[in-house]
Amino acid sequence: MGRFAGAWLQICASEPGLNEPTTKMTNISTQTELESRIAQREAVVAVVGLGYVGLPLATVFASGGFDVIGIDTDPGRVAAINSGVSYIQDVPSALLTDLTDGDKNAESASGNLSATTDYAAIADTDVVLICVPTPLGKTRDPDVSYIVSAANSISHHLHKSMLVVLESTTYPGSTEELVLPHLLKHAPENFSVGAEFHLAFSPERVDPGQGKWTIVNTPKVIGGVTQACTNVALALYSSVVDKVIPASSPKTAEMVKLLENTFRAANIALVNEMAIICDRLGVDVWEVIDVASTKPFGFMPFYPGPGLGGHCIPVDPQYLAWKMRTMDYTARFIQLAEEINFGMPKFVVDKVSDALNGHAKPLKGSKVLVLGVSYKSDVADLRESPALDVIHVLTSKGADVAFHDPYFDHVDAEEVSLDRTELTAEVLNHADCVVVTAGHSVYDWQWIVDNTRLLVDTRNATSGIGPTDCEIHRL
Ligand code: SAJ
Repeated sequence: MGRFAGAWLQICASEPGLNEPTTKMTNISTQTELESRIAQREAVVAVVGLGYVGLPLATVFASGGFDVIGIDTDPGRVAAINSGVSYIQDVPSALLTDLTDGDKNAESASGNLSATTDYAAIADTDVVLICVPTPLGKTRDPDVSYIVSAANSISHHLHKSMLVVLESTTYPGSTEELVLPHLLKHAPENFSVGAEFHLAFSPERVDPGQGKWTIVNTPKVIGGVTQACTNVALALYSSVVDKVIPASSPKTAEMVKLLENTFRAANIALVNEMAIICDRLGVDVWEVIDVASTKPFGFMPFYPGPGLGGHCIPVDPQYLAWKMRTMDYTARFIQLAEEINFGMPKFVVDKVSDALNGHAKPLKGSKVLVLGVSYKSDVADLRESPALDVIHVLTSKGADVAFHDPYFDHVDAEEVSLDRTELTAEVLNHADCVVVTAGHSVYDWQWIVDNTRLLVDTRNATSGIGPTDCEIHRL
């Protein structure tokens, strides 16, 4: 249905004498108009923020038949997308090339994807999905400046029958207390949410680096400010994802996401503490977890590691903790989990120091090779990586540190700046100790241990190797 037909519905709806109050009919016509444009794939979708959430999401909507306009403040990202070059591990360049190829034939099932730095493009769209970063500031309080900036920019171009969805993980209440007022700041007169435009929260659920769960097959939670908002957002997402899950409000949907990620942070902290306890008991924590995992109900394995990385799990629970502090409540589980998880890099360095000590070698002056600096195995992402903390602490204690990671040729770990070393048998042999902080599957672990004298494995990456002379210490 074209925009004119929708407008006709609106004129009828406001016709005096109808037995429905005009406002209600306007809501319905606005909702109906947008839903029909979605159904016809005539709705144009804008995605603001083209990072590890926004770019995959943009490709899903374009592949689903929508014309998509990606908006990002980084001209490099915009140029890369428009020239079909992907910078996100889970988005193939071939897909971008196909979606950004302007002259698709009429039968093409996909829509066209293009990118721009100009928010004015929003004026020609029907849906805006906000996927901007929500980091922590220097004091580890929420930094919502990206959300506020996006909402302000969008508000200049907000028009009738639009749907705005916040996908960025944030504290409960953000959509209604933060996004809504900024959207209305420059909106036309008499613009109300649920009537002239719609607003919802729908958390991203992306697990970088694994292929099984995608945007399409992962259930999508949606909480609208009004029922009409929820309905429109359900109509939008159900056109591209297999399952949509309505929540009763944006705040509920915001809290769902924070429970999901706090659940992970707390359970990772629990198992990290179990690693510390098993270390003192002289018990293999990896065997304990594997054997406990035979329990067919009421148990879910998590695994110890060098700390908590990525830009979600270490960060999102702090948004909830901050919100609770403003309500005079201390979220103790979140606090304790942060304390344990952030203490792991030092625990790892203590293990390295003890291992060297067993060979009468002080940590100071010892050659330590760190293998795998990504925040987790098989991803190319350094954000909040605990490996950088391990490198920083090792260096601060006088160790002579080198690193290798197939995904990075350089790292900056606070004051430490390192170029990648080549990974050769000689380099391994030359190291007084090798520390595994990301268990990338591309590594030949048998070859590594066969050429290493002393190794500290924080990821159980060497669990599958055969007999070796290498002395291996695991968390
Ligand atoms: N980690 C452990 N032990 C574990 C699991 C993870 O030490 O048993 C560490 C990882 O090495 C990593 C950190 O925790 O440093 C976070 O890993 P993660 O896989 O929990 O988190 P992300 O950021 O890679 O992806 C997560 C999603 N992952 C999973 O659900 C498995 C999910 O938590 C969120 O949907 C997503 O971030 C997000 O964007 O919020």
